Amino acid sequence: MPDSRRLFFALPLPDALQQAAVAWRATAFPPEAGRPIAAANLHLTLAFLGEVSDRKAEALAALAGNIVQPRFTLTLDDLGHWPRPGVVWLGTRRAPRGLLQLAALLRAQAARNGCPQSAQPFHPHITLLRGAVHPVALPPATPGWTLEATHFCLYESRTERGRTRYQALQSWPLA
Ligand code: 2AM
Repeated sequence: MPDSRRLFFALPLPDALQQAAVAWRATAFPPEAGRPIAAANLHLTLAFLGEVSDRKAEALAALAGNIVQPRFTLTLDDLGHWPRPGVVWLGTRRAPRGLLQLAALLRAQAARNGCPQSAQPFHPHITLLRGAVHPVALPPATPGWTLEATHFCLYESRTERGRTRYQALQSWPLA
């Protein structure tokens, strides 16, 4: 048994928002735009940890459990396409301070504990499509959903028989 797992901290999306997003996506993008992410896998990553030993994961989870941050509301009013990684995403034009603080804390704790963080600035997003390497016509607007962030989770990414599944291992409330 390997003692390391591919982990990341993220904000979960409520089931209703996951369902609404995939229903809208089906009308907003043609099938050739990219590979749709399964509804249950839609999330907003706060800090990517990579392959992490169980020991390191326990230490990072303990640190996450000490975080006291206020809950916040996020308006999902932005859309974009990054052709290099082939990602079409849903995001926000104005990231709330609470979101930026939470991500900064988790990323700093990860970096101090042997999980190097990307030098790219944090750009909060929910990946909707992968494999989107050709130009994509983006719809002019999103439905403008709001996401009430009341907790964050540690997720494990597992790929079995070609299918990736993100499983929440632990969850912590925001104040
Ligand atoms: P993405 O959706 O933009 O690809 C699980 O893979 C989650 O971790 C996804 O949200 C993914 O972001 C993110 N992720 C994967 N590799 C990453 C990396 N090297 N740096 C930052 N985030 C990463």
